[in-house]
Amino acid sequence: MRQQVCETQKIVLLSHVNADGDACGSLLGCMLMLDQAAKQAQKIVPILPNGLPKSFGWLTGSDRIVSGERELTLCQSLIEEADLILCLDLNAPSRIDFLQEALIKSNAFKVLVDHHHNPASEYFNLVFSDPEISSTCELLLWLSLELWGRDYLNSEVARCLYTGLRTDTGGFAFSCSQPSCFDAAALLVSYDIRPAEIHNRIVNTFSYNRMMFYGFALSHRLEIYPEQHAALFSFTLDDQRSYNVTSEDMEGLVNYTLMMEPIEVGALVREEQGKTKVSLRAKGDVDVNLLAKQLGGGGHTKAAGATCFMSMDETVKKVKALMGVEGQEPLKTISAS
Ligand SMILES: [Mn+2]
Repeated sequence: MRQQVCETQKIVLLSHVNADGDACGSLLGCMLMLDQAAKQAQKIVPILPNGLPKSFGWLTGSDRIVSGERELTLCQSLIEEADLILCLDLNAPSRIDFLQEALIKSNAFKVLVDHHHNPASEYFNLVFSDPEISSTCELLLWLSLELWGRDYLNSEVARCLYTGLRTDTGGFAFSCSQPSCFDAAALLVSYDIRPAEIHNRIVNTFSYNRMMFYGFALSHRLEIYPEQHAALFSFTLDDQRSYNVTSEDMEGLVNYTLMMEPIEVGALVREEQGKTKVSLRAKGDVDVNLLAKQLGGGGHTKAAGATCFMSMDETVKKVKALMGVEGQEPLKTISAS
């Protein structure tokens, strides 16, 4: 792979739709290292199918990310004409949505660096995949040490990689049972990054609207099923419009379900134009990756999701059936409406 990086002219980096901290961190961390590794006049372009979420705009190099939604033709041709494509934090071409055909068609040498289950290895020439590892950022760190030693690690790269490590483990709360996760954190912190500053940029970022929406969600849109140890949020487009919140604003809300001690599986169902999005979370023994698969999605054991091309009501019904609460009465709360 070292050779591939040095000998190719056009390198494209790709990560998944609705990029999270691990997607953005690995994409930009990788780009910043390749910038230094690139010897000749190489072109390195990071692409995200629907662009960079505003909340990660503070990462170095974020202004270089090309959005597939905004510049579709450009992205398709960049992908088709690339010599080397690195796919980060995604296990299958479908995770880049409308750009997948371009990726499949491209004759580039394709490398996958990822930690999701079931990598679609047949689409790639080289696969680095480990579902046991905390994050793609961690895997990328170990891979870069193998390739280049510490030559291209610096504080900007470390900030990107730490961001993915931090977000994919919920602040070192889950997916971090391998000691290597903390070895990676220790190494990255040695590059003079400030974990508290990164924490603030990731966590303490609510708008007032978002906070008000959380209040509404908890009071009026949360169904709790104590006997089944399950809870579910659901939001129509109108709910989202009336509080002027985006999908990004709802990121993390699903985790509130698990904050109730007896709840072991939580879901958030959100209506979008022409489709419905489902986020699933679990603690204990429940494997939500298996549930998500039945909805045509996937992810991790404790965090997974799916996009359903069904009405909101149908999706809610299906999710409830998967959680074993279909037809059950939710807990009566004080001001439910
Ligand atoms: Mn990840």
